[in-house]
Amino acid sequence: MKNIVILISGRGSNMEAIVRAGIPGARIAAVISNRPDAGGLSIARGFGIETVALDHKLFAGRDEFDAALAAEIDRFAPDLVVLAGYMRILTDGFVRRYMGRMLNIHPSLLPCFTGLHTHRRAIEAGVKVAGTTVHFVTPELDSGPIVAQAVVPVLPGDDEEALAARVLKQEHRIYPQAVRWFVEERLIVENGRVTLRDAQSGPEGWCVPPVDA
Ligand code: NHR
Ligand code: GAR
Repeated sequence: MKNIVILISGRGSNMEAIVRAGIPGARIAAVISNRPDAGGLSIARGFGIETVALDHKLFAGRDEFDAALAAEIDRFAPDLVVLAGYMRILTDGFVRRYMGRMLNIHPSLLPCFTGLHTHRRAIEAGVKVAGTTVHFVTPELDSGPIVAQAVVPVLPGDDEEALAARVLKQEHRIYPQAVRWFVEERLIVENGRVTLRDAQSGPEGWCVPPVDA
């Protein structure tokens, strides 16, 4: 059985998608938020999952906060740490501690649009496709080895909210899939690139076309 700790900052819909996926061999050991008011905490409690709220505002700086966060995480002896809408940049020391066993989902087709406000920036840039990326977390923001991506169209008249909703639907599909692959020990990272062990012929998921536009 692999223990998973999920870090959130808000709504927690990706966390919920992963919980609902019921991944064989995975146990969601805890859901931890840096924001005590995160809606996802009550969703997690509804599933009977242990939750921790660790308010970053009560700490002197990033190093102090990340040290406390690591101490909380390690109580659950995680095999995998999952960032699911977690909105605090993590210090190098923290990332090194969990390197190779920490995933993030980002709402753009990386390496385009790293950082914040990705949907607004995608619309402003006039791109015709957008999407989402699951990647291993490395110290450099949104730059770690890519595990899975999904593409959606940007439609005429889209605003940030409409595009975000279309992308989010794909996030809920590819993030549980990526976590499942990790739990199955099928993700091989070599030279900053991920391959899927025993993949069937064809892309099997990591460059997933839109299921519905
Ligand atoms: N940390 C490292 N070192 N590497 C990554 O790849 C990380 C990370 C921490 C979070 C998620 C992320 C994203 O998918 C993530 C990836 C927050 C910010 C940010 O600027 C940027 C990227 C991501 C999450 N946060 C502000 C900060 O000062 C706070 C913003 C807020 O609270 O709303 O930390 O893009
Ligand atoms: C998701 O769209 C996720 O990709 C994004 O925040 C949303 C969280 O939703 N993450 C980032 O922007 C990281 N910088 P959720 O809380 O409902 O899962």
